[in-house]
Amino acid sequence: MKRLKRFSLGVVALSFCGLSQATFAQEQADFQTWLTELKVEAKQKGYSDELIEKALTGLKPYPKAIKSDRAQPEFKRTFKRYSTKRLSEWRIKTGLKMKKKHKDMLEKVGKAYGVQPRFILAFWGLETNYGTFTGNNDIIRSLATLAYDKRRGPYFRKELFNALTILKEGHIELEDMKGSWSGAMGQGQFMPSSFLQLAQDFDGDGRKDIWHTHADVFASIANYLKHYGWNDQQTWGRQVTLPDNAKSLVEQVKQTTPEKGCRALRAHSDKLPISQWNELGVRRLNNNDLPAVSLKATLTVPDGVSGDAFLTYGNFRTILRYNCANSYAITVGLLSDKLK
Ligand SMILES: [Ca+2]
Repeated sequence: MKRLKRFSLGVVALSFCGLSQATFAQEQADFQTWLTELKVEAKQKGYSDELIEKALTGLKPYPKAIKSDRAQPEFKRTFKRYSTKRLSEWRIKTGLKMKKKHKDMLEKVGKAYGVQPRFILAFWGLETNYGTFTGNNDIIRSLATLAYDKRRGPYFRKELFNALTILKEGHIELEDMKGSWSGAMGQGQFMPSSFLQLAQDFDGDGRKDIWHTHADVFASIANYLKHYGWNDQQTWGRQVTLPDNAKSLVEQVKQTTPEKGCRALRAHSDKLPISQWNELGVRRLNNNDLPAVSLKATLTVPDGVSGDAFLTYGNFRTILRYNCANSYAITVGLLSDKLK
C-alpha cells in the first residue's frame, strides 16, 4: 500500500548516523526549528491545538528510519533467496490455519470486494506475518524524520499530515499508531494516504481499525486490490518451464513498448496470448501444455534465464500496486497458491 504504501526510496542523502557530535547537535536543533514551522502549518490546516501538542511536541528524529531506508530487501536480494525465505513452512502452515480460523470473515469479505480469500491471506502473511508483526515505530515520529529529510521530504510531509487526519478522525489513538519505519501501518501496512482513501470499517463500529480488527484488516486489503483492478475470475500468473532455446526466446519476446505502471514491469516481456507462449515451447512446471484460456501474459525471469520463469496476468499488475517489486509480487502469488 504503498502508493500505497510504500515505495522505494532509493538512497536518502541526509542522515543522522555517522555524524560528529557537533554536527549531530546542530542537526537536532535544525530538526526542532523545522518542527516548529511544521506545527504552524498544522494549525493553518485546521488541526486542533490539542492534537498538535500531543502528536508533535518533543518529537525526535529516528535515525533508524533513514538507515533502514537503504536496505529494502526486495531490491537487494536475488528473487530465489527473497522468495524462499518468505515461503517458509511456518508462513504456509500458519496461513492454512488462519484460513480455517477466519473462514467466515474471509469469505464474506472476499465476496463483498471480489477478491479470492487466499490472496487476502497472502498479503496479510507477507506484510505482517498474519498480523503478528506490524512494526513498533511511532508513525508520526517515522514520518516526521523522513519529512525532514531532504530527499523525499515533500512526499512524507503530506503523509505526516494524512497521519494527523487519521488521528483527528479517531480511528486510532496516538500511542497505538505504530508501524514500519517508512510509515506503513497496521496488519496490511497501509501508508496514511492509502488508509484515508481505501481502508474500510467492515465491522461498522465507526473506526477503520487496520491494527486490531480482522474484519477491517481483510476488507482494507481487499478494497485496495479491488480499487486497483483485481479480477477474482483470474489468478496472478504461474511458474513455467522454458524450452531449450530459453536465451534466444527471452531475447525474441523482449518488451518493444514499455508497459505503463510500476518500474518492475520493465523487466517483463511483451504481452502475448497464452496460446502463443504455448507455441513458443513454454510449459507448465509439470511440462504439460499451458491452459487453453484466452488470456495475455508477460514472461519474467527475475534471476535471469537460468533461474525460475513466470508468466504473469492482469492481477499481477494489481499486486505490484501494493509494492512495486517483482520478487514481492511473485512471492505473493506463490504463497496464495500454497494457501488454495
Ligand atoms: Ca471498524
